[in-house]
Amino acid sequence: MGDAGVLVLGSVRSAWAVGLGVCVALSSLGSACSSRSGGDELPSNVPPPNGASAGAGGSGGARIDAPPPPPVGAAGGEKSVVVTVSTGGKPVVVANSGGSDPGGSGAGGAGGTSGAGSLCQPPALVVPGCVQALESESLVALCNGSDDDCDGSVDEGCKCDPGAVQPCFLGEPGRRHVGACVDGEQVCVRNGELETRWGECKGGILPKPEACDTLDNDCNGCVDDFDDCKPTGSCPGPGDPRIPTGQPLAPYPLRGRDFFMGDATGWSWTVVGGPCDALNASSPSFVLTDASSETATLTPKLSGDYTVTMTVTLPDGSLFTCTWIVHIQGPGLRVEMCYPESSTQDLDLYLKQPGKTTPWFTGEAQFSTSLDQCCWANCEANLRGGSVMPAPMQPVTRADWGYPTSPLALCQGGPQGPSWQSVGFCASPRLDIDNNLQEGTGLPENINVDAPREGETFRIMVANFTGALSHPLVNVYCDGHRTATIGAAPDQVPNFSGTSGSISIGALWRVADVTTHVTGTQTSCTVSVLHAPASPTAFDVTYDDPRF
Ligand SMILES: [Ca+2]
Ligand SMILES: [Ca+2]
Ligand SMILES: [Ca+2]
Ligand SMILES: [Ca+2]
Repeated sequence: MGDAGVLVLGSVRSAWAVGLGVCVALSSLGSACSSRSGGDELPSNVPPPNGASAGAGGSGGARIDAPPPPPVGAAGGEKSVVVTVSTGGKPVVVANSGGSDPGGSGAGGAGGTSGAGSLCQPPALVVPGCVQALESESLVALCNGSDDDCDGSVDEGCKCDPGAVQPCFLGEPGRRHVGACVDGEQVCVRNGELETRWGECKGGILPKPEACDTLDNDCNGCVDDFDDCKPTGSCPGPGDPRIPTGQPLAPYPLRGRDFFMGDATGWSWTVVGGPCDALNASSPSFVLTDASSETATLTPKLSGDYTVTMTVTLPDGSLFTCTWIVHIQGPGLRVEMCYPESSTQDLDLYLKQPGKTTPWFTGEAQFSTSLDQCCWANCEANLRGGSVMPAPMQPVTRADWGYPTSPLALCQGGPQGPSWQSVGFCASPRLDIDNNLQEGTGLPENINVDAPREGETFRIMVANFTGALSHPLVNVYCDGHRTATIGAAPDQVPNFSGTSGSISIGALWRVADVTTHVTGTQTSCTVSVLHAPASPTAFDVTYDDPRF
């Protein structure tokens, strides 16, 4: 059995906080928070980072790849911030309201007048919160998913467990969980043989130039904080009841009239998916229909975050745009496997029944699959008795690990939906998307346990059936939260090729053990990535060896 390195829990996600301070619920008053004019730029007293532009772009979504440094010494206004470093070493962020020097640093504070007379004053107006530039955020115990020193990198220098996923925010830390801002996610990767580091923070919604849309786009605590904003529409932010959580394989309506009531001459919807879509853009993990209509429909195949953008064309040709995150949250444990070669090759996902440690195969080929696991043979809507050796046409019973069956809504929207409807329920465990090049190609493959019990441990395995070199990635979701991503670049599984599973066992990758923690109806997980017996870091890949 492989050596296991323990990953982090995925149960606790930062709460989606609504804006800290909302100056005016709607800007129908005509004037809003600060008195700066225009809605197309970041606060003028926050200088752009060296050599970089701070958040350019239009309504389609500006991204601040390199957030501004702390405006030490900048001409003050209500947003001035002074950073001091105490002798204890932990940086301290000090808000400088009203232009007075907080003392000690000799920096900041002078001359600001923009706060005068505005409707939004500190403390409603949040400070950026950047600390002094740090060599490593770990030195000051700031391994927290925030880019505390605003150098464009989250938790640099912090140790982590390869494969672990954490929420992260690439904007100024003071803007995190404020207004429209939503965390993205980052995956822990190897950095050489012995080191680890957090990878790029992807997804989420960063501060954008303020727009007139009833949302605090720049996440400074103030909605529509510029002059003469009379919103024609209302964009949703985190926690907005108009953007409820969705379910995998269930149609999710995107109703434009929930967000824009005025005259429109055109509608346009775009959706960006998660890590499997980044791997295989030609076969998205979702279907978007009526993308040029007032109401579109998103049908996601996978759990996780989908970024939705709605663009309305007004009669005068101007555009009204909203971008938000739709969380797709399948219940219990969901294991997804995707790979860039999925249109031409067949890999198979396996999940061993908790408590079992038997070999994955009982004979010389992958057709001789053990049945104390959930896989193509015994876990799909249609059971494939005729394909299982050694007795062709032997009856195969459905994988039954004692869980209750699940409502049809959890699986009938998938490629095997009609078959599940004939079954009458969604099984659990269940393999509901099978990429086998015949019934499905270019698809992710996933196995679900909708209602696992407390303290169960499931082993995940990927078998290379066609045999040619491929690069699978496995995501583990618990209650819809991505807990681990294993096999993503730069930590791809090497040499995952071998003889075809039709004539031999071929290449098997024992991915991880997932242990569930169940409280009431909530499930979280601990994921232990598996390693080869002789190596603390290598993936546990074997060739023609069926061992557990
Ligand atoms: Ca940083
Ligand atoms: Ca940090
Ligand atoms: Ca704002
Ligand atoms: Ca706004």
